[in-house]
Amino acid sequence: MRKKIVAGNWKMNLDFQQGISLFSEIVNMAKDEVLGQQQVVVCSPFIHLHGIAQLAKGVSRVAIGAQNIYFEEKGAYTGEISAVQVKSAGAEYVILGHSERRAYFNESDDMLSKKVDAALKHGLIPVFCIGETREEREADRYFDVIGGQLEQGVFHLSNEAFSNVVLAYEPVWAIGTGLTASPEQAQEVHAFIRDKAAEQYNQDTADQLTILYGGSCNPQNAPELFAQPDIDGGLIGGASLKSRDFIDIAKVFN
Ligand code: 3PY
Repeated sequence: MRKKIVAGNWKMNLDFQQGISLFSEIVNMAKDEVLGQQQVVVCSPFIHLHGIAQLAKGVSRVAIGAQNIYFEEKGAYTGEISAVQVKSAGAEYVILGHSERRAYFNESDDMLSKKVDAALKHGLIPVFCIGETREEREADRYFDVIGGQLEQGVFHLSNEAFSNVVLAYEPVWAIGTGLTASPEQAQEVHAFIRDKAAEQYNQDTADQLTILYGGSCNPQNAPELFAQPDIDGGLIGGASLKSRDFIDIAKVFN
């Protein structure tokens, strides 16, 4: 059975103490309430990583991730942070290619493929985000767009390396807008992604691939989304900032 994951993306929210408090609540609730085989992941701003890693010690169902890395290992890159550095702070995952980074920080497919390589080289699991804009959906170009993002971002990887990647389908029109893809719309794209992975690699690799849905996912819509055969969990924005909502989403897999 493939891995189910509910990952929170805190984005640029919470000061240090607020992050520590929220994470403590999440860990305590997860210990008591998250009962299945699902993995809970919290992707925090860099400032929280080391602190929350201490709180997560010994709690195997809660892991930690970053929201970005630079592809170089070290050196004169003022303001950047490397895979080695976030790993040393306790991160096991890293979100790459979120549409906010593609749009506001001009992250190109070429740059993202280097970040994916750097993450894998240093033992981080990339949560690689793909998704179409509203215009692209309305023009019926979404399969082309998503296919292109896969080709350029992750399909250069060997079968073995690709097996360590998690994908997240996040329609850009559903991020921060309150709009959610319907379960049918999301399932259609997830099935397409899995088919592409089967074509590029093989059916077994595709069957093992965890594909998350992201974009205004909340405790109300998660059950129907996660019931779709190709949706293996969620990348959760706003609702991950509320411990009760976040854990309720994770509990959909109980
Ligand atoms: C959202 O749900 O808004 C997200 O962007 C999750 O990454």
